[in-house]
Amino acid sequence: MDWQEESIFIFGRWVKVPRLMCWYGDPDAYYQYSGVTHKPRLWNKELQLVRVKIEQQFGSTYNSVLANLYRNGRDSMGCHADDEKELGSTPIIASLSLGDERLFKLHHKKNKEIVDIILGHGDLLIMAGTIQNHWLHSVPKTKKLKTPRINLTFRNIVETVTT
Ligand SMILES: O=C(O)CCC(=O)C(=O)O
Repeated sequence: MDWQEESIFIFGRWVKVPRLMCWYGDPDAYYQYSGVTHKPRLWNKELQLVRVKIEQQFGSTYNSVLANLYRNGRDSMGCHADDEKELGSTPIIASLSLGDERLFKLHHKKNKEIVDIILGHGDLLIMAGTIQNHWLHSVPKTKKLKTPRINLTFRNIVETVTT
């Protein structure tokens, strides 16, 4: 995996994203995250194999995958929804966890309900329907000793947005 350190421009300064990331997919699957449009790296053999297995099992199709590497408990993912225009209005996202287990939190946008899910090695979480409209999700930092975790979110870019 070609892990990259990303930064975002927020409140007038560049801040490092607290994890490593990389974007793979079909040649035209451009995707905006961390404020930048990312050109996909082409699928490697292992990612292709996982993509095909998920597609066969769930009948959904994916043209890209966002990979996140949480090196330890200090690495995290802030509260957000995967609601970018490129994904369409009701995306089906398949999220595969590998490595150490981490807490995945769902936060309801309106009633503030919180749902905690522990994601362990090999767990596959499917986010579908209108979940991205009503809920945010995050992987918080933890003081517990954590070994690395990789998360692969298979996505389908339906609309190419360029800025
Ligand atoms: O690491 C996870 O389980 C969540 C990843 C995530 O929220 C994302 O890629 O948008």
